[in-house]
Amino acid sequence: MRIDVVSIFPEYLAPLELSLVGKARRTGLLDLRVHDLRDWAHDRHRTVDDSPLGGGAGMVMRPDVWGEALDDVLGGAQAHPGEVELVVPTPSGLPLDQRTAERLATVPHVVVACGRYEGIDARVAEHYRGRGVAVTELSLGDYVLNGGEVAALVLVEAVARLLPGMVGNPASLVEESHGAAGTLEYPVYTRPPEWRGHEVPEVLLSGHHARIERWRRDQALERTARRRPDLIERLAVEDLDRRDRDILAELGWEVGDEGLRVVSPPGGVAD
Ligand code: JD8
Repeated sequence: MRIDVVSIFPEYLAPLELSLVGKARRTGLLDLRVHDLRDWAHDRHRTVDDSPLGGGAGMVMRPDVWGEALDDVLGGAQAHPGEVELVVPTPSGLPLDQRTAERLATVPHVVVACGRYEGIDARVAEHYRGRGVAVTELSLGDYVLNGGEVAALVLVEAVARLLPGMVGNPASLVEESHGAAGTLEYPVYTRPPEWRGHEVPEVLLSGHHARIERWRRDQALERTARRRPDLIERLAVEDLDRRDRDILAELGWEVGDEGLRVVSPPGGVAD
């Protein structure tokens, strides 16, 4: 997979030389290229911004500079729809989630345009959409950052770790939060079995794999019901076994043919 990131702060992406993503780059699993947008600004001050038309605070990033940069980085992409996707982080974008990361991990070439200032002139996304390039405006979450670089870091890690050959045991991807199970993950423990008076749940020391698996599923359901009831609503009823339904009923959920609905919200605050 190839990912290009364009930014006026390319050094912001330096952490992507570390850890799993760094290894993926060195092993050729991931072809990650980081570009300085100013390389496509030709005036003496390498200007990439200008004042907002219609007035207002701050500055807006110029379409002409972005156009030159993306033409180069996208290459003849317009000619290969589906082969490339332009991702533009913005607080007004669609929320980035695991499903989106999984979809982008199947796209051969992703280009991430990191804005700064008040954002990028809106005609840039419009221009490439009009030329058959899939353009996705994504948001990390409902808070305001100063630019798109943090989102680019998150996106590259979330996508790269899904590439075949990246994680040692692909099965672990299923159980984790937001994985195929659709629940948050269960609490995890390691040695020592007693720490500062805190004991590890007995079942985990039992060696009884079926009971351990059941305990973990129960924990995942309880934690999800307390912290993310919105995820419980999205669970597929057909994936719930008898015990799942009993646990959810105890947690105030009713399992109907058309799905799950909360009948009595669990008391107490989220842990
Ligand atoms: C891209 C410029 C700053 C945003 C004026 C502050 C994502 N979840 C998210 N929050 N913020 C961003 C984000 C912020 C950005 C840019 C993404 C480019 N800014 C602007 C509008 C208000 N300044 C984001 N993903």
